[in-house]
Amino acid sequence: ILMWRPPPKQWKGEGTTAHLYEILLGRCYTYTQIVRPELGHKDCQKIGKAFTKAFLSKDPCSSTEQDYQPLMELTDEPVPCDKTLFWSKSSELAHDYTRVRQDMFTLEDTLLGYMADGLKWCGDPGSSEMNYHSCPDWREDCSNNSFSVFWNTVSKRFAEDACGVVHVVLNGSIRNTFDERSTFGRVEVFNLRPEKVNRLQAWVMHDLGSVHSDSCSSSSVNDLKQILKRRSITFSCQNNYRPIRLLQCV
Ligand code: 2NF
Repeated sequence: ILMWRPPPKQWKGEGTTAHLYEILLGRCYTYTQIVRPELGHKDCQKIGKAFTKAFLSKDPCSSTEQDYQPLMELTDEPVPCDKTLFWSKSSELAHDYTRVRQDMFTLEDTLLGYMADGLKWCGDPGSSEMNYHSCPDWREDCSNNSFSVFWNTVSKRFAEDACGVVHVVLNGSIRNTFDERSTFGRVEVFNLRPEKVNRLQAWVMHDLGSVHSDSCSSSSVNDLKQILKRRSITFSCQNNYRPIRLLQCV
């Protein structure tokens, strides 16, 4: 006899990506065997299990950094000094750039970011299954949802690990080029380690065809500069950095 179960709670956000577990496993093998074989052995079975264990059978609105700690420990991965690239509101362009500059890394060029990029997931406390119907929306349901907490946790580690000159691609075609509520503005900037980060280099990119404006001297970018100054990190900024500008033309 099958026990009746209450239907899964209906959240405002999209549900778990179909075949999430298989996609995570496949991406883990692709990354460790093909994209970056020099990384050495990683146990993808173990990593896949730790990933889902972090959120299955739990309240998707009370996710914590601790939930993801076992996963984090299985996936530590050094990024060489001077090679970290953050981005905010400029995902496509930043990733186009690291495709050309294979020595530079966005979070999505590291194992965990590569595995999770573009996917959605959540569980339910009353079930050991994933919720494929809906997941909490971070604005409308709760901010401590399993998906947002994951990105906050991996973004924090990515920033803590950064060293030397670190880089960020910002979008100069929107009003808040530096957005204090974004992951870059909330998490990454505050987790850079002043003792090993020499400088943050910002590249502020404008959409093609938009009239040239000097966003490096805009008030939002100045806010970023002040935050870094208080944290004893040198800041430099360049509008329409040439190598990235050229990518906007193809
Ligand atoms: O999906 C990703 N790959 C991802 C998500 C969040 C954060 C990557 N990150 C890391 C990257 F490493 C970048 O350096 O943080 C940086 C980019 O995040 P951002 O928030 O500064 O940039 P946005 O363009 O504003 O946002 C990126 C995506 O994340 C979503 C947002 O809707 C967009 O799809 N997002 C931002 N904050 C949250 C949140 N608290 C969020 N989604 C859920 N909860």
